[in-house]
Amino acid sequence: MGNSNAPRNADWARVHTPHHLPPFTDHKALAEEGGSRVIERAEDIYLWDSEGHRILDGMAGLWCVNVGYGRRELADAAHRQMLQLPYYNTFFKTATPPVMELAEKLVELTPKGLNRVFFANSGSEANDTVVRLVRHYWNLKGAHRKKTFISRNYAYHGSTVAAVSLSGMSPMHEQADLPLPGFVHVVAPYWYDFGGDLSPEEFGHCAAQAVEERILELGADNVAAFIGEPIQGAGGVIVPPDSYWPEVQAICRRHDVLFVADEVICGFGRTGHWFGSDLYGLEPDLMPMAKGITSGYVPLSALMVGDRIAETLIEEGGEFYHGFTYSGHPVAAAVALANIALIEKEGLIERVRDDTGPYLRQRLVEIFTDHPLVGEVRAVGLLGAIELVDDKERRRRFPKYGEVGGRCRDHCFRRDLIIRAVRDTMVMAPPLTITRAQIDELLGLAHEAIDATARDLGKM
Ligand code: PXG
Repeated sequence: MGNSNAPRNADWARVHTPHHLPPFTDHKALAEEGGSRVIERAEDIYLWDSEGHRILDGMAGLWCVNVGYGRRELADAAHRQMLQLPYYNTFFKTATPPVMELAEKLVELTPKGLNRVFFANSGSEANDTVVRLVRHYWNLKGAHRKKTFISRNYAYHGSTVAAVSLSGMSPMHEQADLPLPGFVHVVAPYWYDFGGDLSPEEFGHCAAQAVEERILELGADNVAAFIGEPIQGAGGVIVPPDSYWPEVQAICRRHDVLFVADEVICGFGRTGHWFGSDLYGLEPDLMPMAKGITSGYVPLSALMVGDRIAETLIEEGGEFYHGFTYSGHPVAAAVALANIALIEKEGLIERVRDDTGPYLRQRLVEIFTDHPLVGEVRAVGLLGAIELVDDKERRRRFPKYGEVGGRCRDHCFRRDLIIRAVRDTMVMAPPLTITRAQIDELLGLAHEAIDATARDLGKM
């Protein structure tokens, strides 16, 4: 399918490999394999590659194409805005209509107390802005020692120097001599891996206590902020026990530590609510968002800024020396508005909350609970996870983390299904437009791939 003049995959690989250094890639392995799979077009929840395969995209791109592919409303909004005003900046006391309209809409949608928006282009930039703004805020308050950020293991907050420092991914740290000073990490609320003999609720309490212990160890006067994703995405769809968030939020308040909820994956309907913060009743001081804000059609991120911070900036005055050429890009803002309008018009959030989300969870449980290779399944909204384990009774992992997950991912790929392997956890985050029948198709392919993996390991 596609353009018949387009080069076949082998030609693309030859042209592509010598010049393009793709992200998060083992470049030697890629060169040996002869290049990348080339995706040429997409519609609904499916991609087509240059060899004509139709691939089910169980990851919505990279957790971002919430309204699915091929939505004319978004393309039309971009086209109209490009003709009207393709670019103007928001520096020097100027603004553009879509940016102002989007700011107002985001304030309406997000939890209370978040009444101002700072725009950037990626989740990483939004999180860099968190670091800059939090330090500026505490300096304005005269709390010059409040500098340290607390985050969690397996957290992913992005790939710039500051965002990697916030993240809790040790291989990323090791490669770049990071984290920077002033960034520390505590245990993730990951009962399956770290909960031992505790019940999930007891473990959630312990993981929250770890935040308080670290604050006391550092001295609250030195701690600027705590950051966490409501549900950790790239870390393996880590769903915290219900006891975790209320306690963490209370701890932050008690010690006057700013609370940052990273909504880059959880935002815009992924959990069956507008934001993961709505699901857990969180009222963050800062809320970075990206991905689903435009369903990935164009890059945009936004940092919601709480009143105590915004009002301090306004009362104290003095320039905040921070921003990007494309902070508040009018085309991105127009696409975000069209995207939000589509989510509202089609009732996608309610559909995920009441129909497809519960259905995904039910089917995961029905299909995989008794599978010899599966230790646990998790699902909230359209975030799903399947733990592949060596010994399901004892919750024991395979000796070499990631090997079995990688093998299973390859079996999925061969069946034209994209889901991710995070270590040995298979994770999925399909477009919010996915139907029940398509969930059956996705899980049917995943089931075949997991069976094939089990057979490879002699477990079936
Ligand atoms: N915060 C969270 C919670 C994220 O998931 C970022 C910030 C950074 O966003 P940008 O736009 O700078 O990438 C992310 C990004 C994966 C994967 O394979 C996940 C992300 C990005 C790329 C790959 O799971 N999350």
